[in-house]
Amino acid sequence: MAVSKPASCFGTSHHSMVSCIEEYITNDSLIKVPENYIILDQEPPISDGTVFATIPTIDMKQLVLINQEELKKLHSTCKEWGIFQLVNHGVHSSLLNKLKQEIEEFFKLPLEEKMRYKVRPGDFEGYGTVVKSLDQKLDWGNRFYVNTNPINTRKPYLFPELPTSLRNTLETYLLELQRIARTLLGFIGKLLKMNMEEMEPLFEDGMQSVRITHYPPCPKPELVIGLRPHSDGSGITILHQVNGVQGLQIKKDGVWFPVNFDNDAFVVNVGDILEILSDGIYKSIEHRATVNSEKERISIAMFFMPKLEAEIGPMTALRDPIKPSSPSFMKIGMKKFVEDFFAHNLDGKSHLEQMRIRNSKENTA
Ligand SMILES: O=C(O)CCC(=O)C(=O)O
Repeated sequence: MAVSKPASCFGTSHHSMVSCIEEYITNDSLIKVPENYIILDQEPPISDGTVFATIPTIDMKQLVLINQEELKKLHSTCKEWGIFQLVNHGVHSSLLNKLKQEIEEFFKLPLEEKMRYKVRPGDFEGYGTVVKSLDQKLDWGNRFYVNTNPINTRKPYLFPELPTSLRNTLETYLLELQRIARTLLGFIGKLLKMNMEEMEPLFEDGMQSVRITHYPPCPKPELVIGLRPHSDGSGITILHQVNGVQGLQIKKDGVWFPVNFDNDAFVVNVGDILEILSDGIYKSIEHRATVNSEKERISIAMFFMPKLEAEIGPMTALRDPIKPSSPSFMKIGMKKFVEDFFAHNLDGKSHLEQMRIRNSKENTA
């Protein structure tokens, strides 16, 4: 990727440090991987890159037609996999092409221009990765993370200041994805036999955020990670692999698998909040993004969550009063959930694990 002369992404105080890999890349090339990007103790994937996990496919059209087989498949997939590819999602290819073009343009902007959106001290929204300590290992990616809903939570210097064309395209795309997320959550609520009067208000004008990541090629991809292992702090996440380059890996039954999926499909995954609401019946999936030595990769992940004022915990209808281990998770306000999530670096499912009830005395429900 062509990048103008490198600018320092780093602020002056410890709390304002933000990094992005592009500051190390000049004239389209980087020969040596910087030390703070090298991670030697990564768990390897099961295969040598030639074997891929085939994640289940769910057909949105069939769900909407209330095809019972498809609904059953959605239920078993969320229980056993926590991830699927969604086909016939109804988002037009012309919109996806436009989105691709706009996002590529954005990442081609000079670094100085993107730094207008730099993550500010104490915040987690904006361009770049927050560096919390000097010895922190960094991800091989340039990313932009922003809250987009509720509208009044948009920071004036972020989403509203994006190039007009990108902003308009994103706005349309995100509305479409919100529609899909709500529809899927509606089916999921019913499949789980949740009390919809309890569940639906949580997501009314729910939080929506988006992470757009550009992973440049890396001369030694096996030494770095594009995005470290994590599960999402969302209800559900919808991922689109913008330029069709693969790189997603999932941890299934303790083993890492590369995932290949159809370019026209979205990848939907169960997030930690859905695992909590379902009292562990559905499982969020741990995943990571890898990079390669030849091609840049771009992804856009849309996270859909309950509103900030909501309190989340296992839905009452799902708790089994005679099961001693039920509920499995404590209740927590969304505001605290989000603050805690962003206070730490991504680290597998550790954030969710902190919410697990270890003995009946901790049960605050
Ligand atoms: O780039 C990808 O494939 C994964 C992105 C992701 O997991 C995220 O943004 O949370």
